[in-house]
Amino acid sequence: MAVEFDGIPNNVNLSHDKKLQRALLEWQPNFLSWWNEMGPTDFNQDQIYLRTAVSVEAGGWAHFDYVKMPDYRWGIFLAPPEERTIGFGDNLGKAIWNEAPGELRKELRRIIVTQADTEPASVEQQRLLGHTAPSLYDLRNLFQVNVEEGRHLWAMVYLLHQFFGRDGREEAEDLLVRRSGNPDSPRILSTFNKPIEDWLSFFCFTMFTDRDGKYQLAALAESGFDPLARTTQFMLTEEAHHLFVGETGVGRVIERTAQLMKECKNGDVTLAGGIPLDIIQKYINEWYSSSLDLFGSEDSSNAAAYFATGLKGRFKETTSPRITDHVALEGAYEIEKIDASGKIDKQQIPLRRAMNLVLRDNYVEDCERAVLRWNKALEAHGHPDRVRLPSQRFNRTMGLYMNMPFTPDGTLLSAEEFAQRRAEFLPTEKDRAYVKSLMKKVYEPGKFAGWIAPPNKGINAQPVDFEYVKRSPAQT
Ligand code: BYC
Ligand code: FE
Ligand code: FE
Repeated sequence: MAVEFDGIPNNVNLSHDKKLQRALLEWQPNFLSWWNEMGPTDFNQDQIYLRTAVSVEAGGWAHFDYVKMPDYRWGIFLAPPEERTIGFGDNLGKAIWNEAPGELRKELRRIIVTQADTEPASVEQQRLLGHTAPSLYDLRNLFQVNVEEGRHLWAMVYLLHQFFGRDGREEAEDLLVRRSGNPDSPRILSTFNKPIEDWLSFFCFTMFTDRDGKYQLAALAESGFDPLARTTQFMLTEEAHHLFVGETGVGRVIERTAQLMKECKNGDVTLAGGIPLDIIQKYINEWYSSSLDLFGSEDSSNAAAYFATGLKGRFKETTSPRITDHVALEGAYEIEKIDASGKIDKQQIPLRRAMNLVLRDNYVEDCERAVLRWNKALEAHGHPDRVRLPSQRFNRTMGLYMNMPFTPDGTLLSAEEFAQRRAEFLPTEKDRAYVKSLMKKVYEPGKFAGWIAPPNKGINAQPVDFEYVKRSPAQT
C-alpha cells in the first residue's frame, strides 16, 4: 500500500477516511504538547542524525537524515497484509478479524492501552539523560529510541481511534495525561514508574525492559485481530535497534570495566572513574527482576483467555517448528508454589493458564544469551569474574514470589536477614550516587566518557566519530 504524507505519514489510506483523519489530526497537537512538556525538550533545536520510518518495504523503510526532534514525522505504518487465518486457540483456522469483535472489545482495548501506556512512559523516564550523554553516538541513540517510542504510541492510538469509537478516543487522551512516577496518575505497569537517572540504568532498561516489549509485541503480532498483528509486526523492526542499544550499552560498560580492572591498583576501577563490576551486577539484578514482573502472573486466567480467544499467542506461535499444538488444551506447565514457611512445591497447571510464563521463559533464554556475550569480554581480559542473571524468584512484586525475600541465587532469607544484606543485592544510595557522579556529558565527535568503551562501529555505516548530533549554538 502506498505511503501518504498528508499531515500524518501513513500506509492506512487515511485520506480516504476523513473522520479518522480528523480525529487523529485533533490528537496530534495534544501529542506535540505532551512531547514538549515531557520529552527531551532541552534538545529540541538540535539536528539529530535520525532514522525515520517512511514505508514498510523490507530493507527500504528507513530513511536517515538530520532532523530536529519536534519535526520528526511520526507516522502510522502497518506491515503488509498477508493471507492468513487465526493461528491458535479456540478459533484456530477461522477468518482473522479486521474489526474488533464485539465480545472481545473490552479485552482488546485493555491490551492495546497497556501496550500504548508504556511507550510515552519510557520517554518520560528518559527525558533528562541527554544532559549527561557519554558521547554524541549515545546521545543520538537515546533520541532515536525516544522518537520511536513516540511513534509506537501513534501506532496504538491509531488502533484506538480507528476501532474503538468514543472509548478509544478517550483512552488516547488519557495516554497523554498519565505520568511516569506520578503518585496521583501513574503509568499502568510498575517498571514504567521507576526513575531512570543515569546511563547504566538506561542501558539496563533498553536491554531488559525493551526486551519485554519485544516478546509482548511478538505475542501480539500473532493476534487474530489483524490490525493489531500488522501494527506490532512493524514495531518489532524498530524495536531491534532499542535492544541493540541496551545489549551493546551494558556490554561496553563491562568491556571498559574489564580494561580498567587490569590497569588499576587492586583492580579498583573507581580509581580511574570506572564502574565496579559489583555495581553493574546490582543494576542488572534490579532491572531484570523488575522486567520479569511485566510478564504478569505465572498462573493467569487473563493469559488463558487471551490465548483461547485468539488475541495473544506465544512467541513465534505460527512460525516456530517447535510449536505444533496450537490449541494448547492438553499439556501442563510446571510452576513453583510456595507456602508460608517458604517450602517450594512443584505443581502442574494447564498450559493455557501458563502462557505468561511460557513467554517469559523465551525472554529469559534471550537474556541468558546476552549475558554469555558480556562475559566473553571478562574472559578475554583474563578475569575470572562473571556477571549473571539473578534467580527469577529474586525481588519480585508480581506472581508466585511476590514480596518474598529471596537472594539473587534463589535462597529464601528471613525478612530481617534480607534487609541486612540488601546492599549486596541491589544498588544502594551510595552506588547510585557514585554512578551519577560519573555522568558528565561528552559532546565532542568521536570522544567517549571514561566509564564506557566506544562501540565497534557507527550508525548506518557512518564512522564512530561522525557528528551524530549537531548541537544548536544557542544550547551548547
Ligand atoms: N505492574 O493475570 P495477570 C514495551 C496487573 S513493554 C502493574 O497476572 P496478565 C516497552 C494486570 O494488569 C511491553 N500491574 O496479568 C518497553 C492485572 O490487572 P487487573 C508492554 C501489573 O493480565 C520499553 C493484574 O495485575 N506490553 O512495549 O495476564 C520501552 C493481574 O494480572 C503488572 C504489554 O504488556 C505489572 N508489572 O498480564 C517502551 C502487552 N503485571 O486485570 C515500551 C499488553 C500485571 O487485575 N499487556 N499487572 O486490573 C498484557 O498482555 C498483560 O496486561 C500483561 C499482564 C502481560 C502486562
Ligand atoms: Fe516501543
Ligand atoms: Fe523500545
